[in-house]
Amino acid sequence: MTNTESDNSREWAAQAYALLKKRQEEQKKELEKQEEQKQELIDIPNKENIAGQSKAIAETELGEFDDNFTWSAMVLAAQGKKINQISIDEIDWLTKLRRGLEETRKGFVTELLDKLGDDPLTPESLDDLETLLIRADVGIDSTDKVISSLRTKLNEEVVGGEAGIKFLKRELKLIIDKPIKNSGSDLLVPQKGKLNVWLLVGVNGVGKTTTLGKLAYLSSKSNYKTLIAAADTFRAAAVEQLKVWGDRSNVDVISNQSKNADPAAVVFDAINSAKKRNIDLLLVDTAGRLQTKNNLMDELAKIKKIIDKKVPDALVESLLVLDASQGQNGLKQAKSFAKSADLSGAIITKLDGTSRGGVSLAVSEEVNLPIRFIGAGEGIKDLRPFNSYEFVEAMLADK
Ligand SMILES: Nc1nc2c(ncn2[C@@H]2O[C@H](COP(=O)(O)OP(=O)(O)OP(=O)(O)O)[C@@H](O)[C@H]2O)c(=O)[nH]1
Ligand SMILES: [Mg+2]
Repeated sequence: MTNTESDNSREWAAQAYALLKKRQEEQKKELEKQEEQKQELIDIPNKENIAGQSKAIAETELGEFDDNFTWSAMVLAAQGKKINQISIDEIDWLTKLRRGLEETRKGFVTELLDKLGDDPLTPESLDDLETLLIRADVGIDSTDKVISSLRTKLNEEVVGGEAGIKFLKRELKLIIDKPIKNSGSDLLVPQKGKLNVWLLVGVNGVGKTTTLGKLAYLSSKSNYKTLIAAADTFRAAAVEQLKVWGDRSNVDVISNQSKNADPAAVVFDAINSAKKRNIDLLLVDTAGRLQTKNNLMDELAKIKKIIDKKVPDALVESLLVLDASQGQNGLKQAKSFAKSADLSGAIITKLDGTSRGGVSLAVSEEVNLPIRFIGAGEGIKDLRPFNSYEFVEAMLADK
């Protein structure tokens, strides 16, 4: 970025910040006014009860006008957002994503920038880049692809450090975008007028249940009628865990508390309920381990069969949940699941605080799965639809 460009950016971000600050203050005043009116209408002794009953999820507070804000605002602006279209939630998420990818970036971009400096790229700096990409868990195939494109470019022209980074970002984005383009839809959203069933699958502990809770929140907030099926009947506490998430976003959970309940039977009940209630999106939590020696894949196949039989026109998505911090191990899991289960997408979790965020690229390139959502934290708002531009910008942000 040139000096003038960065001055303009800061000016633009400052304007966006002022606007958000004003909007936040207006909203606060409006809420206070509503609360006052409510208090006037209701008996004073009930005051405490009312406060206790409120289980609304807190509005995100606008943070400082700092480097994170400016960066986030610029990433939104680069995607064509106007100042008045920016929301605090979006800024907050980008800030989290950028912070979350800090560890991935540390051993990668910082070193890369140090090595490249302002000098043009050389064959030696490409060797360094190769090592750094592999170290960031980007995977051998994606790394080979990126390095050979850069090499070709180098043979044709002199590539400065900054241009090199730009080119690198473009190449990484191409890799992530390929399976998304192939899938025919850029974003995964429930289709209205049909029952959409999203199965969350993956090995134990990767974050399936948490992700499902966050998805239930996103979905109900976007006005989709949502229902949860607790088809992980292995873990005793799984149903309780789901109910807590369901409560937070007012989404019901269909479960069967009896011991060793059949997961497919829970899905059967949930579909009946979904049809009766005209549900748009049924989210199905599945087990990462089973109580019997039954194969996990057989169990998933059984669940799918029930869905096909009962609602043949349902739109079914099998989403593999992957824990980014498991790096290459996660990639192995993805490969074995992809072989046996008919997967349609991936969700990458725990991008906060891992140095292995690069594994997202390996999943795209080597397992050919479109990444649909990413999680960067344990909170209900810490999951967002995947956006490759934002991801690559956060992974290669220069501070
Ligand atoms: N830091 C962080 N932690 C996460 C994220 N997603 C999930 N977790 C944590 O990971 C742990 C396991 O999450 P679960 O949602 O229970 O995982 P699961 O895949 O349902 O596990 P099983 O049901 O046992 O197979 C919990 O402590 C979550 O809070 C994330 O994006 N970031
Ligand atoms: Mg679970």
